[in-house]
Amino acid sequence: MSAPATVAGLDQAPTSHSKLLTWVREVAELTTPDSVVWCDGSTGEWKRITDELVDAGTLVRLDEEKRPNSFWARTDPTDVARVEERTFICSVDEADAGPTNNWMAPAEMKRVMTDLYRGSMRGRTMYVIPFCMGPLDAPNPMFGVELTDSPYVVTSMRIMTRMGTEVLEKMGDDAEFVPCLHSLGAPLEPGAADVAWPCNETKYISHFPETREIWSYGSGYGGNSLLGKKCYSLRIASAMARDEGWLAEHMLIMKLTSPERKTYYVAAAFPSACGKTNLAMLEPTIPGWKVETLGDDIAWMRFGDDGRLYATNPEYGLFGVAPGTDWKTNPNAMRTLAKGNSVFTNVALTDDGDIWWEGMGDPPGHLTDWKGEDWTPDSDELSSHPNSRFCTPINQCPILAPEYDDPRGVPIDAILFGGRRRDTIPLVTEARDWVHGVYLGATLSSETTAAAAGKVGVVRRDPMAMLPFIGYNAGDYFGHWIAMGKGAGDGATDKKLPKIFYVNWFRRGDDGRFLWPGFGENSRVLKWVVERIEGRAGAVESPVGMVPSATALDLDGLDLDAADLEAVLRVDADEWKAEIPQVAEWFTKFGDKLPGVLWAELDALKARLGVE
Ligand code: SAT
Ligand code: MN
Repeated sequence: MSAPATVAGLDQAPTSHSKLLTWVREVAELTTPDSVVWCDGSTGEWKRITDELVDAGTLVRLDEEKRPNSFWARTDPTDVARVEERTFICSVDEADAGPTNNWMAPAEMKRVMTDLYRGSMRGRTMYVIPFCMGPLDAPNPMFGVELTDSPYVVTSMRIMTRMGTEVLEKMGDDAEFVPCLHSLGAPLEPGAADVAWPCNETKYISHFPETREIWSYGSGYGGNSLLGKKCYSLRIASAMARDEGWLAEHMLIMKLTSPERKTYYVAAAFPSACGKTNLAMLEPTIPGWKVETLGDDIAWMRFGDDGRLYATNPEYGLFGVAPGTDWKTNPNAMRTLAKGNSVFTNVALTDDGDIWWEGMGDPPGHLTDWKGEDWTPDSDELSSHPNSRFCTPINQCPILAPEYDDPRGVPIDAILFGGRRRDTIPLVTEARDWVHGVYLGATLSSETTAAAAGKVGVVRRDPMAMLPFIGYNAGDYFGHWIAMGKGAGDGATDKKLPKIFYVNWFRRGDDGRFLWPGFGENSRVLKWVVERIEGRAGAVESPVGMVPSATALDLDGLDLDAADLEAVLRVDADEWKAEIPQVAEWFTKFGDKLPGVLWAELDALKARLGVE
């Protein structure tokens, strides 16, 4: 079958990868774009596409002095976050999607979406984006190719991934890749005027874990459209990781150097919009400690030959929540952004061509808000959407650890799990062992945020902060975590597992105030974590795990009320008893997929709390 001669660029493919060529041709025939562009990732291409986006009104170029080579974007007001209700895991067997995912049979989903894709790129350009998650010189580079009719996606993928000619060349004629198909679902009729943010009310974010494919339709927003990120690096990669014995996790990666110049690597999982970017770039308030960043959102972890768990960051950029980011909370993010080359989405625009968002000092007298309307400090509405984002190259981060680009990754010493909870969960708890740590991760709970469409502030279980990202049955996922720890310490393998901790920066007092100052002061908790690894910090046994003893946290120079300290560290038996039925209900969902050792952990907790 040959493509219509009208699809310009289809035959100018700079590759002879026959599987890729066939797929591109098939998609072009189905979606009927006006032209096909093979992205090379060059600065010339960036310039051309950003110029086009400025002409189309999707981007506004920011002031060159203040924000070099940076842009302001506003989405359609209905297309501002991940759509979990519209996200599907299309495994062959419904049981493999499990009780936490939406499911549709792959053939059925493909039928529905093929109908939607038919002609969906009419009047637009289809871009072919070859990309690689993780370093290109990895022994087994993790390739993907995204086909999209959104030039905004092309610019964002250029920041977030290694992409373009280099990748295509490395793929050669036959490398495996994850095909990622994305369409805005907004065909343009001849002569019709375009809108600044095309999208469709109907949305599907579909994953086919067995065939390792991603099909996305109707949304231009980050997590729904930058398919290398959540869709590939978490949902599809988690299924690969299960099959191949590694972990794909929603974790930042950081390097800590102690005053004695010893280095430690920490991976930490928090739900979206709970401060991963801030923690990854933290400026310690305690003397002599240093933090360097390796990643702020995703970690892939594999055991090395020495038995340690090595993490790499598959991404190449940061896609951080903007509001609340400022010189006080995250100076390193501000320095990263000051270097330019960034796209800001759904923040406010100042009259002199800069950006502003809530939390960034005093507001100017006038702004254009994220909806494109006039805004003044007495407006009732927020100037920036709570899930507004900056997208910026990670190599602009002034505290980037050079190892971030090492395909071998870094050996993880500690894993932190954390959520946003106003009560119950102490500032920091150390798991007794790996299985107890997996229990803490599996029962992690957090108040919902604006990162996903839906109600904000509702407590839900968010296991390992992966609830929206586990690409298979979460019961099997817990089993995989348990299996990853097997053999450690019993002489059967040389595995040396990281210690696991559970943290909560968000506990509040009866008056609603945050009890712990957070941000740079979290270095005090990290210090305790390191000293626990070194075996020199004090801890006391509580029913829920080991917590710092009264004097074990370094609180030097911190103005913290004794009552607040007690309250933020407290293990309140009544609050924990109230969690038990919720955890039991949560575990029951997984039927016999739930590893028995996790039920045993719950029973042991009940016994320690004196619950029948
Ligand atoms: O939009 S993303 O899904 O990439 C950000 C997030 O929710 O973590
Ligand atoms: Mn995230």
